[in-house]
Amino acid sequence: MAVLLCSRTVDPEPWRAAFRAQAPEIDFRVWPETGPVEDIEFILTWLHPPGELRRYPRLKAVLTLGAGVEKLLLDPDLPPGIPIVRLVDRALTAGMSEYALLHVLRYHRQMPELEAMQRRAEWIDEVESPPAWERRVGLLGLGVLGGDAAAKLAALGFQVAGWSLSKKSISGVASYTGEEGLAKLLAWSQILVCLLPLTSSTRGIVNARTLALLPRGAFFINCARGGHVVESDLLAALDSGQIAHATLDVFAEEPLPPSHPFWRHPRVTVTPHNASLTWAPTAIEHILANMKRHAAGEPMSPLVDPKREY
Ligand code: NDP
Ligand code: OXD
Repeated sequence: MAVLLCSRTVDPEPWRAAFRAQAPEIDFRVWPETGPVEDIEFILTWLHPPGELRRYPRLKAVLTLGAGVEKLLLDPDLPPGIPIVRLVDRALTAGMSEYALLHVLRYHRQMPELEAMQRRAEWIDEVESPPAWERRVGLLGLGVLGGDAAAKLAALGFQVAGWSLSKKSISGVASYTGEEGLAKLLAWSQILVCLLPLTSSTRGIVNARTLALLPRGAFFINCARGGHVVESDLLAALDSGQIAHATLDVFAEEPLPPSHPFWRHPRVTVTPHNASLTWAPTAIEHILANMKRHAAGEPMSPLVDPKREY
C-alpha cells in the first residue's frame, strides 16, 4: 500500500517530514515519481493534472490538501465511485478564525480611520467604538471554518448570525437559511464575512443587489473565493459609500493583476490568499484518521458531494 501526493503546486517536503514523523510505516510517494501505479491506494491532492487520478487501479480515496474543492471538481475525468474527502485541519481552522477576528476587530475598533488620522498627523479626542455587543457580525457560511469563526466572535461578545443551507445550533449565533434568511442576515449585518464554498449557487452572491441590502457603511471581508464577488459591483458600492471598507484575500484572478483597482483603492485591504493555509503536521492527523476509518470499514469524513459541489 502506498500514498501518493499528486499536485502541481504543493511543496512535498513538509508532507514527507510529517509522514516520516507520524506514519513512518507508510510508503509515501510524490507525483510524478509514482512507482507501480497498482500500489497507490490513497491520493493526496491539490491542483492535480486533470485526468491523472484515473490512472490508479487500486485507488480507495482521494483526500484534498485544502478546504475548497471547486477546482478539483472541474476535472471531467475524476475516477468514478471513488470517495473524495475534504481536508479539515485544526491549524487551517484556527488560522481562518484568526483572520476573521483580526479584520472584524480592525473594523470594530475603526483602525482604517485611525490609520488615516495618523497619516494626517491628526489627533481627534475620544474616537469612540461601541462595545462589541452593540456590533452585528454576519457570516455567509457556517461550516467548519465559518462555524469556528462565528463561535469565537460570539465568545468575544459580538452579536453574531450566520447563513447556511441547513439550520445550525452554535451557542450565541443566530442561524438563517434560504433566500429570505439571506435578505434578513444582510439587512442586519454591520460587518459581513464570506466563508462559503464556491458553487454554482454561490458564485457572484456578493453583487449589486445583495450589497444594497446591507446597512449603509457596512464592512465586507472575503476570505472564501474571489468568484463569490462581482468585483465591479463591489467597487461601485465602495465608491458610493454603501460599503465603507473591504478586506479581500481572494480574487477572480490570482495573483491579483498589478493594474487591478483593488490594489490602490483607499478603502480596500488586500491580502494574497493567505487568510489561512494548510499546515502539514496537523493536516496529516485528519488524513491518517480517515485512512484508519477506511481500514476499519467506517465512513470517511467530510465527504465531498460532487452534485452539491462542496
Ligand atoms: P464547509 O463545507 O465546511 O462549509 C461551507 C458552509 O457554506 C456550510 O455552512 C454550508 O451549509 C454553506 N453553504 C454551502 N452552499 C450554500 C448555499 N448555496 N447557501 C447557503 N449556505 C451554503 O467549508 P469550510 O468552512 O471548510 O470552507 C469554506 C470555504 O473557505 C472553502 O470552500 C474555501 O473556498 C474557503 N477557504 C479559503 C481559504 C483562504 O485562505 N482564503 C482557506 C481555506 C478555505 P451547510 O452547513 O448547511 O452544508
Ligand atoms: C483552501 C485554500 O481552500 O487554501 O484550503 O484556499
